[in-house]
Amino acid sequence: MGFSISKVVGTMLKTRICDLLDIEYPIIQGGMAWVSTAELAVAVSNAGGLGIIAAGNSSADFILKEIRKAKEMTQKPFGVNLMLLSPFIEEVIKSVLEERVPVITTGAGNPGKYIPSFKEKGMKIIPVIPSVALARRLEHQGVDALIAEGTESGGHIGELTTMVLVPQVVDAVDIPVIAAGGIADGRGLVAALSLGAEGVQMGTRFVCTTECTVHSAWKEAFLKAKDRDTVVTGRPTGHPVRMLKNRLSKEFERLEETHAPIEEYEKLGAGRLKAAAIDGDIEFGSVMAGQIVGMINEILPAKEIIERIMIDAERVITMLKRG
Ligand code: TUI
Repeated sequence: MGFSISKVVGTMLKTRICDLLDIEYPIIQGGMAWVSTAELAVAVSNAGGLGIIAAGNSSADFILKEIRKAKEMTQKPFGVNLMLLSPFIEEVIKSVLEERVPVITTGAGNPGKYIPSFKEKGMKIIPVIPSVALARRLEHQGVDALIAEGTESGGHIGELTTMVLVPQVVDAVDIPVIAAGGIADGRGLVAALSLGAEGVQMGTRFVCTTECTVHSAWKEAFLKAKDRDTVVTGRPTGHPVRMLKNRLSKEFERLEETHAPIEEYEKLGAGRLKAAAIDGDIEFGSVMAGQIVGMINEILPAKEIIERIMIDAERVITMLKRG
């Protein structure tokens, strides 16, 4: 009989999210376009969290292959993140419905009109939201839980911080809330639970895992990054994106300074995320990263990250109780 962490740790931190998603620990891996592939999602799900495959701007064919790969590699539940601005969103939704993926998360928009089709198939739907108003609306439309994502996150972000957004969303709805943005360790998990969240979603922390297939130059850039090394680009477009500071982010800053037309942002950004994630172009690629990146100092298996977080969280709670 092997050593099992669940016998030692975790029982204290069971929440409605664990029951809802049929997972052991209330930890969800963020859907990061070109980064959250089947390999990473399976590693997180097999470790007792919920792994997520990111659809990003990819075609339905690409996502189908990833879903089928994940199904071959794990018996555990996993999810697909839908990026609602994708030009392929309708065909990708058709595929996830056909495959009956257990959990759907959404980002970069309001998934309202798609909710009934997911519910009909018994799939769980958990949108990422940046505001209380959207949280309320989606609860009424029957979503299963919400991910309240603070502006500390990487990629496309809202305005409010995690500290401010999470308790207000928790007070506004009755369904479980998952906190995201600025969380990478056990202290962050306990902080999120203190705010009333019942789980956490982490993206940046899971980039530096042995199973993540992103280019090694991206992982190395994360290991080197310090606390102030991210910047928000593209605010005038209405779709602000947090990324590591580099030559590309400087070019975006120049567009803002010169009040360039929106098409210039689109031209500059086209293909830059793939260039960073696949080709390792971290100088002129879009290396999306959360503010927590300064805390990432090693590449570890996903299982080890999850176990350390659970052990640390319980230690923090015990310490707080002792005073
Ligand atoms: O979606 C993300 N993060 C992302 S998406 C992405 S790809 C992209 N690249 C460039 C521009 C835009 C997208 C990279 N990172 N996180 C979840 C998230 N969702 N953050 C913010 C939102 C959000 C924003 C507005 C969710 C709903 C929303 O609703 C507006 C409405 O229609 O009510």
